[in-house]
Parts: sequence; structure tokens; C-alpha cells
Amino acid sequence: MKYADLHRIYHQPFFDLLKQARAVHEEHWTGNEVQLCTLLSIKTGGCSEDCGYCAQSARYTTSVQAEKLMEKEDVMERARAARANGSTRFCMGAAWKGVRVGTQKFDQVVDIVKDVSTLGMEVCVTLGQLGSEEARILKEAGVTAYNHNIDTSPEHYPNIVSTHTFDDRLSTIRHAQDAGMSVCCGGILGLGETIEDRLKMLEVLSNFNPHPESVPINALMPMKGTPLGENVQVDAFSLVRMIAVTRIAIPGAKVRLSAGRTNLSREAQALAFFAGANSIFYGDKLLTAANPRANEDLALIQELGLSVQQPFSDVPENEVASSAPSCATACAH
Ligand code: SAM
Ligand code: DTB
Ligand code: SF4
Repeated sequence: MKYADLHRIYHQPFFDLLKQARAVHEEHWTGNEVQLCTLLSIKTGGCSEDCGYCAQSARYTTSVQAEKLMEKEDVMERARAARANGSTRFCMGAAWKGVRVGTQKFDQVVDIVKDVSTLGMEVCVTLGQLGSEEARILKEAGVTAYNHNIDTSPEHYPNIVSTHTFDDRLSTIRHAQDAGMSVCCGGILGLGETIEDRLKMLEVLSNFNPHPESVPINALMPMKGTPLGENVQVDAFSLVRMIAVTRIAIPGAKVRLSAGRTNLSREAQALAFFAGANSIFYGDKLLTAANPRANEDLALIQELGLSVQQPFSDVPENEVASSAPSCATACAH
């Protein structure tokens, strides 16, 4: 989509925008389903990059302590628990600039992916930069989606990160797509960008070929000690507007209401679902930051009459959770 169209769509009266987004959503998605994705930081902190929003950068003094790559068995335990709690997607994040074939850490991650992919969930990883060879190996190991966000507009990106470029991000995304992985790519609101920057980011995303399979929309969680640690929280209406325009611009993508939900009211989240969000990170923790409690999310989903995306049918029977999560079984509501 062209910037001018996105601009026109975004700046409609709020209810007109919601109505348009809802119509697009209903045309492409049935069943009022919300996908539950569990995040796990398999390698936390100590990152060489200087992304101004990130508590995991080694350049800033934050509350995050650097840890080493998790052991495979520990990751598997968390992945099994995620599945038992109803997640259909397991996303593993590592605080790295990137990965290289022939290194021990890459071999270790590939080994982890192979095992996690036997559990029947979508397997997403976010490991930083990839070349074509790394992408091919990850795909072969069982990665279904690669998360690599462009985060903001090409123009604003250098104000946020200096250790890699916007084009570096695009090149990794190209490698992931060429290897046949789905791409999960979105951004963060609240980095000091303008509405124009947000729409320019969306212009880039909507011109990907193929389109991203999912688009995470994060609201900055200001992290103490980072350059953006004192930024103000994103306004809920502008977040919902962005979700709506994303739904219209990339109708077939899962739009994931991502970081920052702890700061959103239930009503604001309901508006975001109405506007086209159909995926969330589920579980009490994101990578290092807090997320709403799982039982609160299930209660909200139930209250709105939404349903959770059901596990895939090819999951080995002895591995499936005995029942999909519902308010009755999983929350104290
Ligand atoms: N190192 C990898 C990379 O940069 O692609 C993967 C991990 S990185 C933490 C994944 C994404 O999390 C970032 O691109 C950003 O969109 C999001 N993120 C990180 N810190 C955040 C924060 N404080 N608030 C909101 N989103 C954040
Ligand atoms: C994405 O867009 N958001 C997730 C996931 N992809 C990897 C990460 C959010 C991180 C929030 C801050 C933290 O937990 O440190
Ligand atoms: Fe490192 Fe990713 Fe954080 Fe940037 S966003 S500092 S690359 S972990």
C-alpha cells in the first residue's frame, strides 16, 4: 500500500476507521479466534547492539542480568508447559546481534529447535541477523516463522539504533523468506516517532512480498537505564488506530497485540481486538518484561465471546493438553 492511502485511512474519524478495519477483518478471518503465543528468552541480556529501547543491550545499565544460552531440556520443559496451557505458537528469543553457521551457539539453537518442533506448535525464533545459509538450516530444523522487526520507519531507525542499519534488517528478512520461513515482522510505538513514521513503517511492511505472516505491534515498555527509559506511554487510541490500519493494509496477517498490554485497560484491549488484533503473547512474562496474567487474558477472551485458536490436529495424542484452556479450568474468575 502507498503511504498516501495509509495516511488517508489512518486519519478518518475513529469509528469510521474501526468500521473499515472490522469489515476487512471479518472478510479474512472467521471464528473470532485469538492466537496464544508463548515467549521464552533462551539467551538473555549482554547484547552487543545499542537498540535504544532494549533492556538487554550490554551498553546500558538496566535491571537485566546477562545469562547464558538455556539448556535444551529446560527449554523443552517450558515449551511443553506452554502447549499444556493452550499456546499454539512458541517463540524463542535470543539477545544476539545475529547467528553464524559453524558456531557452537548456532548448533545449540538448531538442536533446540529440532526438539521443540516435535511438539506440534508453530515454532518462531528471533535470533538477530541471518544469512541465507543460517536461514536454510533453521527452516530445515523446523522453524516455521522468523521474527525480525523493522521497529520504525527507515528515516527514524538511525535515531534508535547505530550498530546495524534498517537495510541490515531487510536483508535478514529476505533471507528468511527465501528459505521458506514465514516472517513475523512489526514494530514498536513510542520511540519518539511521528504518526508519519508509523505509517512509513507500515508502508514498508505492506510492500513485503510475500506479506509478513504476522505483524507484532508493540507499545514501548520504557526500560530504566535505556535511552528511551523515560519516554511516555503510547496513547491507547493511537495504538488501536495503528492496529486497525495494519489490519486493512495486511489483511491476511495475524496482527499481534504485543508488548505493553500491562499498561492497557481491558476496554482498550477489547477495542484492539475489534480493530483486527487476533494474536497475543500469553503468559506472565515477555522476554524480560511483565505481561498480563494468563488467567486474566483468558477471562477477557471469554468475556468478549472470543475463542482461543485450537491446537493443530496433527499433534501426537499423548502430547496434547487434556482440554483447551477455558475460564472454568484455567482461571479463578
Ligand atoms: N535480538 C533480536 C532482534 O533484535 O531482532 C531479538 C530480540 S528483540 C528483544 C525483539 C523485539 O522486541 C524488538 O525488535 C522490539 O520490537 C521488541 N522490544 C524489545 N524491547 C522492547 C521494549 N522495551 N518495549 C517494547 N518492545 C520491545
Ligand atoms: C516482538 O515483536 N515482541 C516480543 C517478540 N517480538 C520477541 C518481544 C517483546 C519484548 C518486550 C520487552 C522485554 O520483554 O524485554
Ligand atoms: Fe540486542 Fe535485539 Fe535488544 Fe537490539 S533488540 S539490543 S539486537 S536483543
